[in-house]
Amino acid sequence: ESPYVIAEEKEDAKLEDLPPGSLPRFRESERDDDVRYLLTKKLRVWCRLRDGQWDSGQVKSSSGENASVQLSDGSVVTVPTEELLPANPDILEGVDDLIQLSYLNEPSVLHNLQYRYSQDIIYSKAGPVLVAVNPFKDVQLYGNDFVTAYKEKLLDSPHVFAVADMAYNKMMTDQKDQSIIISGESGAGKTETAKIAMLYVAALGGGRDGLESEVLQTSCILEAFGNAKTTKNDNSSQFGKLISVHFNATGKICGAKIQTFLLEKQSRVVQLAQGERSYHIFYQLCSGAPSDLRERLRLKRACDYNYLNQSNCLEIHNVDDAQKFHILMGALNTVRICKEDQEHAFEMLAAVLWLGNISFLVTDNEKHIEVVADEAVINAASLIGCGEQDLMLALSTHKIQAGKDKVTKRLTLQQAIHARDTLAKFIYASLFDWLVEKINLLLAMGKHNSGRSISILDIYGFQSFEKNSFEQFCINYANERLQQHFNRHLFKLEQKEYELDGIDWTKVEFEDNQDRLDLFEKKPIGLISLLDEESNYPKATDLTFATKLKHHLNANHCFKGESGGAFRVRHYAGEVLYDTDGFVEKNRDTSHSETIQLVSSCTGRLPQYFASTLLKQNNKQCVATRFKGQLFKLMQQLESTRPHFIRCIKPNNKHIPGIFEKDLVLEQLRYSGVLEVVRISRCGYPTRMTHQEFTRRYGFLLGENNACQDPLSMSVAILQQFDILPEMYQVGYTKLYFRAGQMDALEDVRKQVLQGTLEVQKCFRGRCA
Ligand code: AD9
Ligand code: MG
Repeated sequence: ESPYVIAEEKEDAKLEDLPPGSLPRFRESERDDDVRYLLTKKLRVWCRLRDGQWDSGQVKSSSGENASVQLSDGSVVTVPTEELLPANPDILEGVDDLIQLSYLNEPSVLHNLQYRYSQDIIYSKAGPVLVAVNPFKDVQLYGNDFVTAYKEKLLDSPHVFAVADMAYNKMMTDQKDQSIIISGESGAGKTETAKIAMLYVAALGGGRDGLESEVLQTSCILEAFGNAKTTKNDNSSQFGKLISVHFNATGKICGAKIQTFLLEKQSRVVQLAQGERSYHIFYQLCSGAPSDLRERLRLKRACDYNYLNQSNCLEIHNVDDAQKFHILMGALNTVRICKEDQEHAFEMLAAVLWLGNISFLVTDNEKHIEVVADEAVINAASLIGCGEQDLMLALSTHKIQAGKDKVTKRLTLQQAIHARDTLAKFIYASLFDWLVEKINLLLAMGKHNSGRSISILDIYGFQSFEKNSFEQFCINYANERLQQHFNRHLFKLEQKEYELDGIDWTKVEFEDNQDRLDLFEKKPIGLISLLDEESNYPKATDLTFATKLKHHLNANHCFKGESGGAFRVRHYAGEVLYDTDGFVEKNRDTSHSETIQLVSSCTGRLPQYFASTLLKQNNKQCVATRFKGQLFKLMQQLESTRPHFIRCIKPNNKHIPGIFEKDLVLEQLRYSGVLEVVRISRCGYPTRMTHQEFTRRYGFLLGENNACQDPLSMSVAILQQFDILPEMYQVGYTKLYFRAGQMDALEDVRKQVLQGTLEVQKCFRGRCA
């Protein structure tokens, strides 16, 4: 039976819990820490055991500082009362929205999510945020029947479709651009969720020209070129992306635009960790290319290429690369990338693979090298369209300035490998950018900023590993920005709305992270400025950078310099220890000038295009500053939209269904700000309605004599008539604001009275007849 019950049925179920024949008392706000009450009433509790785990139980007796509790397995334990927290009543078991819970302590929130997860209900709400727990198996929730049910409002259970539906409807009614912001850690389900949202948007905005299927097929292409198997996820995205879908006045898709955020110049192309793979496309090409293409590209098997065979991992369990290649070809055709361009792209891929097989011979005792002139050189040169000698020269020498003249010097083995790998990475990164640009040209819409677009952001979440490097530094900085956007939207704007509407809202405290952003962004004394400054000194090292940080930032309470070139940042989500090893080099991102020159001289269409874009780029900027620029542009775009938030949660690290590891989930709920949202939503007045809406819905409860009053007075009269506790609502100039859960209670009253009225009418009619 589907866990996604039709809305009507659920409302009926709630009615049973009302005391027969009487109006319900409105629930008073309960405090999470009211343990004394628990003890005297002998209520259900959460009890923290010695191992730190929470188990549910019932208080049997208490004396002084201790209570004896009967646990779920029947055993009785004696624990200090501070190890007890209140548990929710059975009627609140597995509620849709966490803020409906009477008690919002951590074990209660976790239990609610776990209870739902165990019934394959993977979606829940935390106030305005959708929480999606990765099922790690196919759940039958995305078929056409579900699309129709959400479109026609037959279903209202939390779902990605519900979020996308809200975005679409808001866009159409308010003519305001919308965004769906998806975050979570690696393997939590962001990319799948983005596709699910896109599926729904495409279903609603599909037209006669089939543009929606082109938009859907872009995922397949981007994943082939931008995703790879890692230890965390068999299909891990190595880039962040924002896909904006544009609609015309009738709500049909009229174009799309993809923006990508790449962190590093794809070191994955040349270097792999054990058990991980390079980008899917290489393996797909090697095992799926038809024989004529193989011949033209002089292609071998994946295991014959050094770039692919270094990590003892060539296949993914349950994935057929050849079949994937076939599907990819279909997608390229659907998106209308012409055969010629497809061939050019494959040539570049094969060139990268052959570059990796180029080897070097050390020729003198100063360790200078020569390139081995074998099939790898011949094939790579012919695929990128340059002479073999030119390629060999570019990979074995560099020119240095000696006085007025330039002298050619031979490279050492390490330098040559670096030059070769830089060339391979440059070609791959450029190919990816070219592909995205190509797709954008084909899906371009006529007009920008129409007020009718939905943008879906799929971006890496906060990361904290044992060793955190430059990549985590950038990712976590981006998340700090996104968190501020989240805070601003949910809390600051909300607060402003209360104030504008004349509400006395004792300000709800929430943690603002501006000081953390300042730590990163302030000029000239911020992490990024200091890193750039250091990267511009030729003699700088990671250690001089670390010392500089300590010198300038140790007074900042979000920063702490550590020994051995490490430093700590206190992020909103927790403290992260960064190791400066590699920071300066990664931030400089210098390209070997000989290889750049070589690419410029190539006759192939794509290499020429790559060289031309390189000239346009602002190469003076360091990587972190460029990333910051990209991020600012992204934030600007997001600021002009109405956001919808989805937080993906990974319930276990084994990637298997049915296992819900509480500690792991709790950590993610904290990082993603979900716990904070729940807390703040409860402190404020999350439910609101204009006086007009309210009187339209509940005005009939007053009878006829109040009907001529203005809506505000009528609202107040209704609230008084029904004896709603004053601390449960506030009356604004334009709207009523309710505490969490109050609307449900009002709805129940309405329904009861309505049913009562129907009864009366039935009787009356009966008597007349
Ligand atoms: V990463 O940061 O790109 O490494 P993501 O994008 O968060 O990561 P992804 O969407 O790729 O994770 O999901 C990981 C795997 O979880 C997928 O390959 C699926 O096997 C599985 N998954 C995620 N969401 C769903 C779902 N709604 N239904 C079924 C899912 N399986
Ligand atoms: Mg992903």
